[in-house]
Amino acid sequence: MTSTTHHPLEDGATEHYDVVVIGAGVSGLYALHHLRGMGLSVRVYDGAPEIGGTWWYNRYPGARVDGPSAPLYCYTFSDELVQEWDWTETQAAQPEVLAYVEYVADRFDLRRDIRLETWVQDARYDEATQRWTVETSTGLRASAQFVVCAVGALSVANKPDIPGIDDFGGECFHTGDWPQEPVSFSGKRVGVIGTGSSGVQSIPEIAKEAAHVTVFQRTPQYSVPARNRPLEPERLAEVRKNWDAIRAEMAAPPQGADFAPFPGNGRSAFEETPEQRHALYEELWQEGSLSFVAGNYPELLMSEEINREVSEFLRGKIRQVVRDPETADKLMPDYFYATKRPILDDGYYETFNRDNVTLVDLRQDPIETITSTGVRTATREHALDMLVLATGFDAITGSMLRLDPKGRGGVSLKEKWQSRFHNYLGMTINGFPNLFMIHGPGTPGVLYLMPLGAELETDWIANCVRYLRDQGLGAVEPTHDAEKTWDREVTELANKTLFPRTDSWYMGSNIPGKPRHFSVHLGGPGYFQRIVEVAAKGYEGFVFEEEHRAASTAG
Ligand code: NA7
Repeated sequence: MTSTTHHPLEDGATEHYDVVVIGAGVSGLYALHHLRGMGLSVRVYDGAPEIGGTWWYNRYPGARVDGPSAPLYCYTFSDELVQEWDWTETQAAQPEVLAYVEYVADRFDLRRDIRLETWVQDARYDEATQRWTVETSTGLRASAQFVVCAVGALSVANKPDIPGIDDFGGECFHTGDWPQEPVSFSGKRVGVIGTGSSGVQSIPEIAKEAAHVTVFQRTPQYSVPARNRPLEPERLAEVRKNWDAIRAEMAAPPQGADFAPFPGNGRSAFEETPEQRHALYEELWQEGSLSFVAGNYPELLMSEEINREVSEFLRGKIRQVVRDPETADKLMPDYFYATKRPILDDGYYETFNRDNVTLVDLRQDPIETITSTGVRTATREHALDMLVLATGFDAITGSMLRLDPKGRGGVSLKEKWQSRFHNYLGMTINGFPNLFMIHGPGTPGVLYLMPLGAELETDWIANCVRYLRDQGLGAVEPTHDAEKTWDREVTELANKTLFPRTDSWYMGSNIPGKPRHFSVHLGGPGYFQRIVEVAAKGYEGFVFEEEHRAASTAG
């Protein structure tokens, strides 16, 4: 049991709200807009000096949306917004996404209810008052009936546990916590550890400027050309004209399938010849972007045979690009394609043809230690002026565990989630009444359109809050059994696929000691249909508590 000691504020003042939202990223901003629009008093806290969440932190060179920004990676709740915001590229770069988020905050007058540079350091549920108390880094204390955790699925940077990492004497930056000031690579020897999306996006950009780049690769990756380009005004006009239909399609449940992390092309790989399949792979590769996955056969993630064929196709593309056969060999991925997050690039493999880029295969030549002047691997010393850690995140659950709310009886989330991330619908947790998560474990989260997913989850949360208020109820939480059922559903969907066969951050296996289980719901849009059904059945799997009269003063 965790201590329930409170740290009283000097002035003892507590602010009262209906809802505290933690996080002012894409999800938190929509939650504020929507819940405030229902007449609730809402306060948002965020530790960063500016809004934007993941898009504020991840400003490394080359960072951009890894799918179409318009019409897919954008808010859908306001038709006016769709008409007003002119996306300039098919896959917007980080500065443009951040500018968009800032525009939204101003357009809907959100900033007045947001407190920045304010970390929530403690969040505790009080069973007597049925309210949460949050304590912040600025000394502010707030009480709220509901807490919405919009803390991000890719927010807690994973600093690798490499010996000597704190001894490095040069500049050292994590892609997920990139400096706000411009970073110059000019004339520098730069080492990049990690070849996930962040490494693959940043390495070509860094190599254009640096004296030398050494890439430290643990797992070779498949990557497909992003083929980002300026967004033609005609295309934007078309999106705007057909917006209602496009939005409906984005949220449409799959036809007759419960498994739909990617829409698929509606054709069966087994009903086509190898030549037809190869023609499709080539067509999709030429198209680039996430189309390579989204437009592929539905069997891509279900069938070893089809996945192997696609993987071999992509390995062939690497061989065609990389001139030095030894380097090409080191770059050959050997896991099932797309069971790690699919990566898009702009000249990643071509970068290894440059004279100023060296690839170190850590499987053959592991890092022994980081020294004050560079990285020492088993075979040699790599002298460096700068180290870029593109080593990813404690994804999906890390930010909730960093927050570590304390529920009934003072039990902390860390205690609850020691061996498995039990929750219901990915949004609620037994023992933590009136607390909601957006993009939590067990939602489609990182495998869906994240802004739209955040809207749909928030809408569900808002309806649940409305229900509670309308019925004069004080608290809601899922049952233990509902959590077990949900866990089984998420796991069974995953077990139909190749995902659990690969070490990935979807599986939690990138973080030493983290429970290894797949924590993304693979239902795609079907998930949203599912949660609406739960509500329609009188919130099946939830228990509600009458309002304790003594608690009804605040708000
Ligand atoms: P990822 O996808 O988790 O990639 C992290 C990379 O760092 C990956 O290549 C890892 O190798 C590597 N890594 C992690 N720890 C180490 C250590 N200790 N030594 C060597 N290499 C290491 O994170 P990203 O930031 O690239 O992408 C995250 C998401 O953000 C992305 O999918 C987009 O949605 C946006 P591994 O593969 O684990 O062997």
